[in-house]
Amino acid sequence: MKGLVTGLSVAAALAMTSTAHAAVGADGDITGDAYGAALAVQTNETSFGDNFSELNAGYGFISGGQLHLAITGQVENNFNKMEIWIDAGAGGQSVFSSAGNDGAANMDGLVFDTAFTPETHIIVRNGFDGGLVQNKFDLDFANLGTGLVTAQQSIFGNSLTGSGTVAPGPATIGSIAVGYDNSNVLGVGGGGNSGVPADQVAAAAVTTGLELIIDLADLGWTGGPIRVSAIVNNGDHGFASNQVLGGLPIPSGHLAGLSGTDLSAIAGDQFFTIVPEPASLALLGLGGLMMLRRRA
Ligand SMILES: [Ca+2]
Ligand SMILES: [Ca+2]
Ligand SMILES: [Ca+2]
Ligand SMILES: [Ca+2]
Repeated sequence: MKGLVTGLSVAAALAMTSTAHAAVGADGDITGDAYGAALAVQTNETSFGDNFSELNAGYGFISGGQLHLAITGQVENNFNKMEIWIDAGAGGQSVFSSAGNDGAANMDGLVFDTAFTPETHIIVRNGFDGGLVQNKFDLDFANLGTGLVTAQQSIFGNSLTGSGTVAPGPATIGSIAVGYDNSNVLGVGGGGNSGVPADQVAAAAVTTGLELIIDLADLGWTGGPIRVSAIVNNGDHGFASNQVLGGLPIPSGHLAGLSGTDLSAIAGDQFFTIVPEPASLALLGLGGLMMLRRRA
């Protein structure tokens, strides 16, 4: 590490540091952000439609008191759901029991991996709303401990994609930054329900999808790693695809009803883990560079 840093000019190191720690807007694209390598890459081609509902890879980092989370790919604009659970500390659920919002109770009874005990459930959905006569993109944030829900509809106005925020609500104190870009046309293919092995190089190459920035305080973070699980489900939360991160074993078709699913009995972790940046690396941003200057 020392050799790497001293080998760089201070200007170059400063530029790298400001990139890594700058406030990153949630624009639905990981390009230029500090995510680094994928933390989970899709294993199966999608059973729900190529470039309609696919989860290519999961990314995340913790900075400035916030979780930055990105899931590349998309969820079909027919109000299919992207289900996201976040385990940010001790306690939480081993078996899902919903806050009752958006019909999520159809998944009650879902058994999580043993090492995964979420406190938070997020639902993302988008489509054309006939009542409002407009496109919309919605997000629900449920605190599974209190049963409170912060929900925001039409986050991007009359658009399926864009950047916006979920205003603070019953389950949150801070606002949640949201970006969604559904322009991906590559990534995994559409192998259907037979469970075709995904091209993981192609999956890891996708840069667009859902991006969220959430205050750690709203996740009940207790200082350790944050674990995230994501699944594409149908419109009433009653019939899930094979698009799960971390991925399902190959070959896997639809998970179907999540209320009868036991992820702990399915091989591998159906979650991925975001490890906080060591304090020594964060300090390098200022203190370390000042030391370098003095040495020079
Ligand atoms: Ca971004
Ligand atoms: Ca937990
Ligand atoms: Ca694709
Ligand atoms: Ca498992």
